[in-house]
Amino acid sequence: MRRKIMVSLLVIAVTAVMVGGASLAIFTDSASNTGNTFATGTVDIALSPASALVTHGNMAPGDSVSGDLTVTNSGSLELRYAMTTTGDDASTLDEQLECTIKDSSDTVLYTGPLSGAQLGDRVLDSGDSEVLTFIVELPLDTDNDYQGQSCTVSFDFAAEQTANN
Ligand SMILES: [Ca+2]
Repeated sequence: MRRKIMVSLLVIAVTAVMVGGASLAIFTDSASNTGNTFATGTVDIALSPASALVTHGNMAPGDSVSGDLTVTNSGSLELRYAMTTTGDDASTLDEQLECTIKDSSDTVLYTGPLSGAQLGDRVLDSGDSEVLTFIVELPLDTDNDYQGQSCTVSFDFAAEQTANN
């Protein structure tokens, strides 16, 4: 008899909890932070003129030719660039020609054989540009072995981001 009462009380208690749980109501709210978007920047270097910066079709010892090259950061990120020269494997004239590269304040950045012309790291902000002057000269002491020769070289610019680098 006593056990039966205990069971009955337990059933009543469980039922009460279930009924209570089902009817529980609390105030709630939520909020969202939207519009979290991400975009990547660009590294973009541009040269003007794009080709034939310095050319001469009929050089004599002592002759020189110069050209101004505008280097522009057309990307959205600050960049660092370097320049190397691809020489002409089929000619030795590019080793004989002398090249001088100056910045806009007339500071000499390189002087030496055209075939090995190069520039160290130079930084350009997004949208900025600088003018480099290239001067190529056939030295006065150039001997007869170089008569009637030609060569073609290219100035190769490589750029990279400065951020985190
Ligand atoms: Ca060569």
